Amino acid sequence: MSARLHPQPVTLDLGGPIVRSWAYGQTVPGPLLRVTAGEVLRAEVVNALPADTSVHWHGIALRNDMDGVPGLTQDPIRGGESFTYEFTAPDPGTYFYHPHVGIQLDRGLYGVLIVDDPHEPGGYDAEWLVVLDDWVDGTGRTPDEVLAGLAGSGGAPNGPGGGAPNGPGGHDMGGAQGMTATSGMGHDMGGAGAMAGMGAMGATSTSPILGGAGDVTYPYYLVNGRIPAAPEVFRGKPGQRVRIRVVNAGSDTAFRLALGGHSLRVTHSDGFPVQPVEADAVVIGMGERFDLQVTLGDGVFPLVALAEGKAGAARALVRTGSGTVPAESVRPRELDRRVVLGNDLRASPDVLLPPRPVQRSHDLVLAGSMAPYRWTINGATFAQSQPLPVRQGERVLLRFANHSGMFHPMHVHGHTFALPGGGARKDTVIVRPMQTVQVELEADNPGQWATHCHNIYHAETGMMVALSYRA
Ligand SMILES: [Cu+2]
Repeated sequence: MSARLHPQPVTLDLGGPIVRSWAYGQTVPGPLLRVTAGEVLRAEVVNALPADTSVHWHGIALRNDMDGVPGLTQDPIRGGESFTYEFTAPDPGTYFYHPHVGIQLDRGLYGVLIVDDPHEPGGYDAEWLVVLDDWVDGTGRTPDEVLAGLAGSGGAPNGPGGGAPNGPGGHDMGGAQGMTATSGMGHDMGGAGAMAGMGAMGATSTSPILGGAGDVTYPYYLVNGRIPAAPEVFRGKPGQRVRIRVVNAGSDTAFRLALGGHSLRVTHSDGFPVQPVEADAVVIGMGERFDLQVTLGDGVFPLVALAEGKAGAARALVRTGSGTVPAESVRPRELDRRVVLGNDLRASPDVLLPPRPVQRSHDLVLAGSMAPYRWTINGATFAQSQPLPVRQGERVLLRFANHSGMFHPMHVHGHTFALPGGGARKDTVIVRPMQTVQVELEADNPGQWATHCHNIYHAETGMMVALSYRA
């Protein structure tokens, strides 16, 4: 399968708001790429951005030199230059692609990659894609200005972009309540006084589910590039079974998603099958994917994805018959019933990681500070870090110990890990404040593999380390 991606500056219509941003072509999300498992995907990336870029194939256990991490696996693709990615996608599932340069993901640079299973029985009548995103670009601040505001926020409440509607001086500090309260290290805390001030201004609250929110308040939350007032409408017939592939392409926002009047059968997470579970809502961290199956009712239904711990939601509509369109403010009660996280899921028996003694374990202590704005693994930013040593063929245990008050969706490149005790196979897992999550993986894909928080502001300011081994 061959494709061409054109990262470029574009003007986008979000369903009313017109914004300038960067995207893979003229739409957000970018083009849907689809291959069969075991097939070669060849994608030429023609960089028309006024910046270096790369493409990372999130979740795919691919050859290391195609992983798209400049400085680790390739040189950046300079503006005006091209690079061709060519790799085999071994495992079926729902994936996505995005740059691994700076905070470009928080622009419109993302798209879905589906790897089809030639042997899958199917069992559904239709397939819908739901790509969730938190959006700021072109609304008065670029993501780079948001980051500059966070970086300058410690001592300067009116940092860059402070004049914009959601200037970082105020609302962006919602994450301040999430900062580290442990460790005697001076840099771990911005200071209680500063935090109190931030809390008073914060527009976000702490999610009771995740124990944190994010660091950025966004003016818009999107489903498939559209704001809630101009939602995408999915059409079907009552009684049809639909597979919904949900991707959280957001940079700083977890979403809690429900479909009014329906229960959700969770069938896959991060591409891999799970023991199916009935839920009313799912919480999806940044970088996570869920495949859901629903049996459609008769009428018009809101598909709502709350920005978890923040004010606002992304929204689409499902229409299978007559009926009035629910108000934009409708909050399906399913959102507050059986809420499932990826952490709760069990692996399907056919994808269980066979039990084996652990031969190598690494602790990854997650912490950070607001002043300076800086996130670390084992006290080091990525620039300061040493690669975590591993040997080919080892069973590796990674212990993510969150010593901060912010949740971190931790993502490992090039591998699919297993959650303990038969938990789901995943590549991205939420680690809640003060929680420790252990994952195991097979070191069967040599290379330099980025391991990082998928809050892109955390990753960019340091919360990343390399897992390193050679054949
Ligand atoms: Cu993080």
